[in-house]
Amino acid sequence: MGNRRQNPSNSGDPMDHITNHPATADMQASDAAHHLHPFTDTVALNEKGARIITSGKGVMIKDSEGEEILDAMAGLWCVNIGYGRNELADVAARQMRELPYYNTFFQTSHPMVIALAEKIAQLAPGDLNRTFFSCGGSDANDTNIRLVRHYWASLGKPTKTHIISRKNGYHGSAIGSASLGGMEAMHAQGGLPIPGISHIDQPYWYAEGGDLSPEEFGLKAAQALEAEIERVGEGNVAAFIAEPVQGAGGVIVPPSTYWPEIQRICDANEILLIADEVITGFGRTGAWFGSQTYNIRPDIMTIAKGLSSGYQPIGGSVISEKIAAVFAEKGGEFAHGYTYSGHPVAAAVALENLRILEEEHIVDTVASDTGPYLAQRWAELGQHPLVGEARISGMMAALELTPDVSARAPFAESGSVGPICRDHCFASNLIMRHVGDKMIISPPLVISRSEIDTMIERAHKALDKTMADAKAQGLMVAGTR
Ligand code: PXG
Repeated sequence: MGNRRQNPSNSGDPMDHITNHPATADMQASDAAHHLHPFTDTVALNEKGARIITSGKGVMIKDSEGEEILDAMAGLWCVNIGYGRNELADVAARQMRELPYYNTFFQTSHPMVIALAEKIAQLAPGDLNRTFFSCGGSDANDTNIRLVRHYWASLGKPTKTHIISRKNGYHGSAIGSASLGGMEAMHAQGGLPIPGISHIDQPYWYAEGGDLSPEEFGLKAAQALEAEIERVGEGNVAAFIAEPVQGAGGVIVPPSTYWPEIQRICDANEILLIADEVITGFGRTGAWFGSQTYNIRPDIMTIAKGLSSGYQPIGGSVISEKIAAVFAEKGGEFAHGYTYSGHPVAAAVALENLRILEEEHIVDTVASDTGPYLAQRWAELGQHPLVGEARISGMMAALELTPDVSARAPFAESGSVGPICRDHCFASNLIMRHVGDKMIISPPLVISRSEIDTMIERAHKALDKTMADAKAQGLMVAGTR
């Protein structure tokens, strides 16, 4: 392919795209030869070649063949303000000219990181007033492991190191954060989890609630935390970490009884509560943070994704006054940091993203208008004969595909039907993900009512086709959990 020079637009019009990409087949061949993809089976990918995305505007992305696709996943749960906002490009360019890089180590700072940290403190609930910056969610959660251990050691309690998290939680892909996560397939590669982390059951009523009501099951799932603290010993436990709503695990919306009981247990025990808001932060659940939607009072919040709407890689750990005070009073260095902690360009872009979210009332619109509308339309998909449950929190939602609605049954061949549905969505220019046999969405928060209608219509047709295929292939057979 040689070295091609891109021909970027300078008109300022986001639709005036780079047009001289190589041919799709050439890019696919080069991609197959030189690019190792995350969370991808290379053999399966190379059989058909990657779909190459070249541009985006609003909720739509375009591929190298000129197809326009409705991105109901907002990239990877992150493009909250939608694609193609010139304001973010402009502040990035301005900041690169002014100060492309400086670090925040060794007693230095810069205007953008100062302004961003202050803005996050203003938006974050309670007394979460101080941010340690990272490049994304994985490294922010690795920071959290070191942070909570350093906190307790600073208080003269060095044995409090153990962290409790949940099966099927997702906290990232670095060794520490993948260990916090409860993904079996990830643990199976490379001998995870690292020591000092244990996992309790998730509040997944649909699959694991049995004959209990959701409320009874929510209490039971939360009480597993109390039992685990007792087993490990409160004197050894540093923190509990969880996503307000599990995202990558399949949009698992906890029963209403779950978080109040978790909060009670954390309050009754001397452990820190970490809310991983990488997906649920910045409007996803219809409030600025999932902690507000679910009435959680975390000591630390992990943030990333929607902080910059994915326009720049940036994340962080937002800590409470209680934790900050220990570092402020005890002194001593926190021997931890990333070259790009608080990167000025990423900080400037994040700040502009937050300005847009706020000034355009995007979170309020999700709460009062488009969120309730999506909930109503999503519930209609829940009536489809292939769907056992439709659940939603703000702008993140899941459908449980099943061969037997009344029994909440899994497919005998687990994970066989979700990919069929995903492929039908893809073929009709809708990006909807599957997690096993769950279909999930997390669209840009700026999605309009008419775009929601288009999304639901395409999803409905994909469900019809999936059901026909599943019947034809003999997959409509109930299995056991
Ligand atoms: N915490 C949560 C709750 C996440 O969802 C991370 C941490 C890690 O963030 P970074 O920025 O390091 O990726 C995430 C990321 C999926 C999928 O398949 C989800 C994520 C990332 C990649 C894929 O749903 N979430």
